[in-house]
Amino acid sequence: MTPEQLQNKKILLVGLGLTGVSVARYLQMHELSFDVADESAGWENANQSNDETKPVDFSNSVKHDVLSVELCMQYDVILLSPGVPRAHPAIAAALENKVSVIGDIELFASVATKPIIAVTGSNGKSTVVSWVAAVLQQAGQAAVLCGNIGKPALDALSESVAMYVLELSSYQLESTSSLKSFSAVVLNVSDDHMDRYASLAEYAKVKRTIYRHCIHRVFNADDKQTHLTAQESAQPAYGSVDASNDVSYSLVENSSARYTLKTEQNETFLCRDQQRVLNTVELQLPGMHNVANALAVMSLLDAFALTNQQLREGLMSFSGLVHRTQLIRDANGVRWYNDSKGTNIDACEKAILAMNGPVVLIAGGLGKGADFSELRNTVRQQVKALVLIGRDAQLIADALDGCVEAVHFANSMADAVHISAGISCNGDVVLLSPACASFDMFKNFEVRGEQFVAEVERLAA
Ligand code: UMA
Repeated sequence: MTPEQLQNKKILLVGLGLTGVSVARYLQMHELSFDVADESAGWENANQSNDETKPVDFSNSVKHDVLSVELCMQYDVILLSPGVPRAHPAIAAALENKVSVIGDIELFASVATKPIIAVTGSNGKSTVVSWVAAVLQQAGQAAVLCGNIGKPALDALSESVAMYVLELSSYQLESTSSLKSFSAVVLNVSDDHMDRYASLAEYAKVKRTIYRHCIHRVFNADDKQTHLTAQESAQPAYGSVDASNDVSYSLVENSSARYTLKTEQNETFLCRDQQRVLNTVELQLPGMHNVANALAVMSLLDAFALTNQQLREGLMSFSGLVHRTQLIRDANGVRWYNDSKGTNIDACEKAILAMNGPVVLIAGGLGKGADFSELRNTVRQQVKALVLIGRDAQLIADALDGCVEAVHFANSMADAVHISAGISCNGDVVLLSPACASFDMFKNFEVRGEQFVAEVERLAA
């Protein structure tokens, strides 16, 4: 929906976090008036801006701190923040009443004039978007990162941008229908946000909407849940796409995917059409999940005219993101890794498998309805002790009962680090990969990771 289409519409902006404030700023820039609703009175903090963004003036907006059916029925358009479920009774009633309920990405899609590389998935999306942007930037292209990674897409709009590298959550995709990306991928689908979706199948279906109208669809050949069903492909939004532009990747050697692996004399190479591009040992990021991420990056960039050298250099020089299996200390034979971004089971499992040595695992927090028994095999094989924190600590202990020699409970991050230091020895890895959201104990996963790093550094002092 363009600014012109929003003219003369009664607009309600719901949620005043990062997204809501960016939407308010955008509306104000286009001289569109709006009211706001936030159930925790978010506008009290909403006037904050950073160096790059203009502050927002809410003085002409009516502010509501109750999101009621009556309220939502009064508007033509609801601009919904991703964290507010469409199943919220007031939003559901508005939808029923044919009120237009869209998100910031829908607004962004209607005005962005440069190519968009869009990435979703349960895990790895922040790493992949950052990696894609890094390769492009190193090759001299003005690629800009935005979306779920923490920079609202509307704040990234600029004439000087050559392309947008957009991280999308399923929450954002739910309220987006006309995004036309240049290339897009669903990296993987595994249990996450099961408190918001009725089933994994429903969650996967939302993720796959990223492929609507996309020019170069990238598929993970190893994860069937990322593939469109016949029924979906028959829909006009997917059917309009030329399938001959599709690109796929796979960790399975000799597969028919364009981007895959080949092992020769104990060395494994990332290949394009079976031609070597890079040795896996040249990647700085640990674990096979990061090899898959690298293949996804190569696939997303398939249609860009990068030379082999540019691709190689970009892939090799990327050293990863903070809070994602980040090595923070190696002392007395114990390596400490911060994977605070490991907010679900799949991410936690991949982080454990990427570790080289027995693992003391710090996990716990808000489990979002996940089934932690899925971790039993991996924990049995590689974890020597569990140090559990947060609301669902006991739930995790029960689900992993009998898989591990020692289970400890900690009531703070300082306590967890202290316990881990006491039980780890030469050759061990201490890994913070909580498999849970952080909000019961911390503001967000970044703060959780920062506290972990600070406590580990204190050990060294
Ligand atoms: N609110 C309500 N009612 C509700 C829920 C929230 O009024 O039922 C209000 C809150 O009081 C708050 C505001 O809505 O003031 C928060 O909105 P929000 O939850 O949509 O969060 P934003 O600050 O706008 O941040 C969002 C993404 N967060 C979520 O989707 C939960 C950020 O992703 C993203 O970086 C940002 O937009 C910019 O695009 C974070 C995230 O946790 C990293 N994402 C989830 C994930 O990756 O798993 C999906």
